[in-house]
Amino acid sequence: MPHPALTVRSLTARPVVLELKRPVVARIATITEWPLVLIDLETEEGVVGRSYLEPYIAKAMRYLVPALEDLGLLIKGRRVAPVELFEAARKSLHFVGYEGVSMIAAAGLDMAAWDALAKAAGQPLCVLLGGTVGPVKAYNSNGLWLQAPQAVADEALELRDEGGFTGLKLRLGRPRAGDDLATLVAVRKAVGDDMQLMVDFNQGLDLAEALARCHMIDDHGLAWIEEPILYDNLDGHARLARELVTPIQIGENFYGPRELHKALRREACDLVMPDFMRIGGVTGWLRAAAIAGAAGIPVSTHLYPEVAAHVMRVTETAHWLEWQDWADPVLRAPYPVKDGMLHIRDAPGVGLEWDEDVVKAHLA
Ligand code: SMN
Ligand code: MG
Repeated sequence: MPHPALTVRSLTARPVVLELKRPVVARIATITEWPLVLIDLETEEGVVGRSYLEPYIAKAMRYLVPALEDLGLLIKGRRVAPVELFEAARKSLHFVGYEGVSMIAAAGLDMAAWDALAKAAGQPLCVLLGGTVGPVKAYNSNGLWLQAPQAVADEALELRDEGGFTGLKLRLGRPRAGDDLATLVAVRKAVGDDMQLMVDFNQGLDLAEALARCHMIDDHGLAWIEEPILYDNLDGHARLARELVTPIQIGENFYGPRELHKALRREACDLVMPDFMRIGGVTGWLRAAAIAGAAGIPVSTHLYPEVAAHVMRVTETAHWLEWQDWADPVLRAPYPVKDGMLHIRDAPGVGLEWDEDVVKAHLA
C-alpha cells in the first residue's frame, strides 16, 4: 500500500524536568535534574512524529523551546521530507550560526520528521532506513560518576545487572589521580576481566595533566578513554591518540558531520561517538556514519538510546550504543534491554509515546 505524503500542521515543544536517580557528578559539572524537551510534529494526515532533546541544563530550554516553535512555523504546510526540512531549518538560522542551539533545534525537528515518515510507511525506522529489526550491543552509562572507589565498584555490579551488560562506562577526573586509579582497580576487581570498561574524563583535564593521567591508565585494557581535554582541542587529542595504546574516543560535541570529518583528518581520535542533538538528528547521523565508515572508524552513540538503536542497525562501523534510562519516566514503553542488548520493537516509527500523566506532573 503506498503511504500518504505527510504535510506539517504544527510543532509542539514541551519542557519537562525529571529527577535523576543517580546525579551526574562529573569534573565539569554536577547535574541533579534532567531537562527534556518533548517534540510532537503533527501532520494534516493525523500521523504524529515524536522526538526529544536533552539539553543538560534546565535553563537552556527557555531559548530552545522558542527556537523549535519558530522552526514549526517555518515548516508549516510543507511536506514531511526530513532531509529537506533539516536543510530548511539550518538555512533559516544560517546567520545565527550553524552550531549550538541552531543545530540542536534542527536536530530535534529532524528526528521527529523521520519518526513521522516511518510511521506513515508503517515501518520501524531501522526498516525504513534499509535495515532490519534486531538487537543492538549496548553499554550501561547510567552511573559510575565521581564517587569513592568502593561505592563505584558496588554500583558497577548494580549497573551490570540492569540488563546483563558486557560494557560499563566510568567517569574519571577526581582531584587526585591516585583516586581515579584506585576506582579503576576496585571496579575491575568487582566485575572481572571480561567486562569492557570505558572511561570518560568529560573534558576535565588540560593537556599536560591528560598526558600524565592517560599514560597512568594506559595498561588497564580499557575499551576507550573519552574526552580527556576540551572537546575542540583537536591537536591535543591528536597528540594523545598518537601517544596512547588505549583508543581515544571523542564526538559527543561534534556539531554536524563536517566536525567529525575534520577530527578524522586531524587524526584526533581512534573512535567516534556523535550525539544526536549535535550531529544533526538522523540526517546528520547518516552523513557522519558514512564518513566514519569510509575511514574505517568505529562509531558509538551518545544518549538518545531509542533513535540510536535504529540507526545503529544501518551503521557500517557500528560499535557500542550508549544506554541510559534517563528519559524512561516519560515514555509509555521504554525499550527493553537484555543480555547487554537493546531490543527494538517491530512497530512503526521510533516508538516514542509520552506518558501524559508523568509529563503533566513534570512540566517546567
Ligand atoms: C555525559 C552524558 C550526559 C551528561 C553528562 C555527561 C557523558 C557521556 O559525557 O558521555 O555519557
Ligand atoms: Mg562523554
